[in-house]
Amino acid sequence: MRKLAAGNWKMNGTLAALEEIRALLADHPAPGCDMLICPPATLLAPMAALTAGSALALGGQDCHARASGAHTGDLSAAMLRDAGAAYVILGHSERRADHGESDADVQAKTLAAWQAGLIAVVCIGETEAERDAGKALEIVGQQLAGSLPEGATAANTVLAYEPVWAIGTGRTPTAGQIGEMHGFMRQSLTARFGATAQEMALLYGGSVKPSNAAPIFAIADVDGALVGGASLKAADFGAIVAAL
Ligand code: G2H
Repeated sequence: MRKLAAGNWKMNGTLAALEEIRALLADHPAPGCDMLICPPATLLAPMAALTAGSALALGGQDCHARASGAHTGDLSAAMLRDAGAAYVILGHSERRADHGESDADVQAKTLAAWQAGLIAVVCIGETEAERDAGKALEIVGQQLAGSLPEGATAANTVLAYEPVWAIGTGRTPTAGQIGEMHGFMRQSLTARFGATAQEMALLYGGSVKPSNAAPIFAIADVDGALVGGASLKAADFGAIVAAL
């Protein structure tokens, strides 16, 4: 399976940030892994113009579950696709927390993404309180079951395990904790979706940076990373790409 280094720019970046993309492509014209940046939607079209024909794929950070209609401020999956996206992040814990998104919402959005021809990057992960209560596997199992529609395949879906307590905090789980969760995810996905789950990319996300990327990528069933803060600078993201 080809590994995936994915960057989530969150609510960061204006046109000036295109310089980072120019630098990234200059340094990594033919990376040994798939490379994805999910900028704010305002940057998709200019970034698509800059990256046409390159090794860098683009994605959105959310989409609406409906194809069109009276939903002020929202974007459909087809609009993201039209602006140059091939992927869309769904169910990020910041969307779940800031916008009250449920597993059912994420499932509906995933279907909408597939319908528009986008690959869904579905995020799941437990809070610190849930892990402390010994419920991490149970919670992630519930999120996996509730957030993924029938029909998930390695071609239309990527999973990102992002423990909420590791996001933007500088804290990362131990290799044992990541390995246990990724193994559990592979097993659960295989039980539900069959052989295609063996080829589904399972990303780890949460405070990935150049200094910890290589040991995280060495863990079984870790097929790449969803990177937030460290994806904003070409040098940092490039170092993570090179470690994969
Ligand atoms: C987790 C991650 C990217 P960061 O949200 O999705 O962010 O790498 O800044 O912890």
